Amino acid sequence: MTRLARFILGLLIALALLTWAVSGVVQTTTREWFERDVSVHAQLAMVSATRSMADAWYDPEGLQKQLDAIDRNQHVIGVAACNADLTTRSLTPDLPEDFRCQEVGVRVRILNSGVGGANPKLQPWSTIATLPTGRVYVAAMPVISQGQVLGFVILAHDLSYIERREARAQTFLLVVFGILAVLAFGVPLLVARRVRHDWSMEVRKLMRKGGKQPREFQPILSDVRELVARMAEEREDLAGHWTADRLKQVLNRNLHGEKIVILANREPYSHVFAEDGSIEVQHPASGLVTALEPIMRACSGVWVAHGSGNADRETVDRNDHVRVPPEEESYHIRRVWLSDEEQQGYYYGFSNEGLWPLCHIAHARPTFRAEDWAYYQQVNQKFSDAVCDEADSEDPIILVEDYHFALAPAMIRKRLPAATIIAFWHIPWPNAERMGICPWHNELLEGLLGSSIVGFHTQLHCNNFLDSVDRYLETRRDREQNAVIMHGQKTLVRPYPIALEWPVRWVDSAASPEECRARVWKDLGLKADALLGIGVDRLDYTKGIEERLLAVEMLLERYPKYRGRFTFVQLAEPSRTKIARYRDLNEAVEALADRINERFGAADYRPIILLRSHHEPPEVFRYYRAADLCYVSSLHDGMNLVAKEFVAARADLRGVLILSEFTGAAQDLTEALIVNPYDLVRSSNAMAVALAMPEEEQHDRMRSMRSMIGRFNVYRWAGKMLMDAAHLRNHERLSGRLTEHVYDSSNI
Ligand code: ADQ
Repeated sequence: MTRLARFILGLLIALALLTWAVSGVVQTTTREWFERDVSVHAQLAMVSATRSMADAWYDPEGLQKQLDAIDRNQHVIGVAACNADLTTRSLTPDLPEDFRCQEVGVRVRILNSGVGGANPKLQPWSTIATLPTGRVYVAAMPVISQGQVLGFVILAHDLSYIERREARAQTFLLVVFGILAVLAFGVPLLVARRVRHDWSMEVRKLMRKGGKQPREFQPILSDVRELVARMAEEREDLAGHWTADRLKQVLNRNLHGEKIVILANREPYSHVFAEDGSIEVQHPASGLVTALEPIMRACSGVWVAHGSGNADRETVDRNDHVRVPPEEESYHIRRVWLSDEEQQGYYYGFSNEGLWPLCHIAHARPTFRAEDWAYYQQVNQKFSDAVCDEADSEDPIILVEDYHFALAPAMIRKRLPAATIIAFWHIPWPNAERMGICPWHNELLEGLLGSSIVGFHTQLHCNNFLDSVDRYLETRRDREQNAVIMHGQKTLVRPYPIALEWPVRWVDSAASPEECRARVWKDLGLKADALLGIGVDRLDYTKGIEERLLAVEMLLERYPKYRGRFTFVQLAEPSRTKIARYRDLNEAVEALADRINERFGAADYRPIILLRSHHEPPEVFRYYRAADLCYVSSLHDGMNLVAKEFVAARADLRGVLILSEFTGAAQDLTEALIVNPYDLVRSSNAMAVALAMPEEEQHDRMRSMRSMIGRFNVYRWAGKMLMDAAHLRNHERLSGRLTEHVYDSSNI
């Protein structure tokens, strides 16, 4: 039932009750008036009748005539003249039997001791009785002549006409009340509806018109926009389970199925030549790809990326497009080619020797070279042009991913002023002071402020970004919305903690944990009673791999019972090996593993197993499912999806996650054993606690973390971000920035 229908029903019930109460009071009052009227009239009539009757008392014919004359009154039912001894002297035929001389005389004892005496004490008498025919007023009055009581007269008066009058009065009352109610409630209601209709038409007109709105409407319009945004958000309600389908629906509803363009340096699928010369598809080890690829499969569109596979050129069409994923082909990759110099300057140089160490507190000194900066600008322009070429409207939705493309948002905005650009920074944003180390910090900030939204994993990184903007640029801050306004362009700054698809497809297709364990035990040559820890990373100094291995050493040192039994396997994909710091790390990790193996190893036992190669996701998940613990020891990490993957893989609720407090994931996965990876004693304690943890506790912790990553999955992450973008687009349409033909007022 609608709210209006409920209101009207309530109104009618209230009216009915009111009418019922009023008509009850009116009925009692009017009945009393009428009956009193009738009795007064009857008694007056009888007083005059008894006088003339006394004269005709002994003349039967004359007496009958008088009775008939009285009976002719339309309200008189009957009349009788009775002797003092209660016998009938004369009567009219319709007088009811219950009110004839005997019955009335006896019931009222009208004749008392004074009858026939000289001092009659007879009093007039009356009553109201209910007969089957209706109510009747009956009165009796003595007939006295010269002081002698001759007898008495009975008069029966019909009162049923009073009831008829009452019914008529009640109907009249109801009609009057009905009309009043309609006038009192209906008219204002109609007027209010009309006013609301006119007002909302006016607002819609204003919204459609775009451009400058009259000043008096501006406060209202801004309230309306906020309300629309809030209502849309409530309607989409982020609660409940998010799936690929739900994300698709949200996109269709809010963004009218517009194509999404993703710009990321890394491509989700690369083609490489195998040893036999055939072409293989590879899934790169990248958190960004892990998170965004399911979004692209759900939403379709185009992913613009660097074509980095050595067989990439062989697999594209003449527009440099390749349809992926291999069996589904739901979206396509647009490959952009980079020269060696470009890759060296933009990727290895500025991005990974400059920005990466700048943004991570991991004790690597950032290096900024002017020539790298020049390549960074050039490549950002190249990718921005490719994005604009791929856009199929003037206002596409463009997701710009990560620190490789800080300049791209402003470059794209220049060519497509109406685009909705969401820049997501997958790594931490340093504090303002540290940001100042980069000689081109202003340009980076200005580039990012070309976006409609800039997203980070945590609120802390948002705050750092806003502080940097405040410190280095002339902008206006909208503190209520957490937005920055620069040259009239508003950029929202929001935390969107990234997540995994749910369910994770590699888990769905994985073997049972027992089978995985058996296979891994066999591959690693472990003893039956062995205990296994796992680490999965790109070989990057921010991931704290050295600290992790040192913590394993400390565990074996402090808990001798685990020597010969506990093995830690590190899946380490070599990464950015053209950079000296990464090559050093590679060697340092290898040397450390060797040292620990020498110290605690035996002929049939290696405490550290280092697998330095690329592993496809099914293999990574096999290891997750086989392990007793997973240690994520990042020194600084935007989020860290390995931690979430380990939890996702453990449908059997077994295994313990040890997680560095310096990851964004530590804010989501609070049931992990949270450690400071620099604190080797505590970290090794955590491993000992994990290895001895009762199964029930493992289940409780896993269950809670799994429920969290199931609910807050990557579809919700993208949904929230795209819904924010949709609200923003609406807002921009309302303020006339976008073209009218795409305007849809259904959200109002
Ligand atoms: P990354 O630094 O790449 O991501 P992370 O989030 O840990 O880090 O994701 C790594 C991904 O690569 C995982 O899916 C993992 O399975 C895979 N992987 C790692 N090592 C592998 C190996 N040896 N073989 C195969 N696969 C491997 C950046 C930020 C993170 C942020 C993500 C997403 O640094 O903080 O979580 O983006 O925003």
